[in-house]
Amino acid sequence: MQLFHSPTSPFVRKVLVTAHETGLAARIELLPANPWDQPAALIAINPLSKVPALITDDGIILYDSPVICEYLDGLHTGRRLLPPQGQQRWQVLRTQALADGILDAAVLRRMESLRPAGRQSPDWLALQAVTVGRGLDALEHEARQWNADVDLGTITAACALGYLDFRFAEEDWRAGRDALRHWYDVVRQRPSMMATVPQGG
Ligand SMILES: N[C@@H](CCC(=O)N[C@@H](CS)C(=O)NCC(=O)O)C(=O)O
Repeated sequence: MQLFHSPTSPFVRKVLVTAHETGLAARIELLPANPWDQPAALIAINPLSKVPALITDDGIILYDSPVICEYLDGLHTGRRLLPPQGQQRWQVLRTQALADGILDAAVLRRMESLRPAGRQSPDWLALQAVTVGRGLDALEHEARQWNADVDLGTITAACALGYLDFRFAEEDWRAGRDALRHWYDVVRQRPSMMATVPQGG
């Protein structure tokens, strides 16, 4: 399998953590791409020019990260990271959507902050920050029920918290969110998380 990836993308990290947790990491060849440059090779398989995007061994093209992670979860024989049915499945999918939404807002905020100072919108930056904060409060509520086993929802949450530490280290997401803080202190030490720490600028 080939994965278009950027070493700083939290959505790519989510796919890689899933690959490690399912024992599939060695089967994935990484194809570096900067999606913001709109590279032709990436656009040829994902017209949205976003990473992650996967080419399977059968030549099937898959995006975005929820689709790729579900695909990988179907390739192994261990405990499912996305329960196949029942109430638990919907809870995992909702947690994934919540953490993906936090990431969407955090990435938008990051990209806006990279524009020339005079062209940034303070209102837009503030709106994204508020969205991230509300999402984290919801995750804090959910984290009170989480245990040491990861699933696709909590993997996404871990990658979202890792991204905030990476890009917004000066802001203390842990303040007032003890359940999330304690849970993340454990999950960040999993081999899958340690092997995928974001690198670079
Ligand atoms: N919903 C997508 C989001 C992927 C995404 O936003 N990736 C960013 C990198 S972190 C990207 O490629 N952005 C390029 C662009 O928006 O042009 C997923 O879950 O894979």
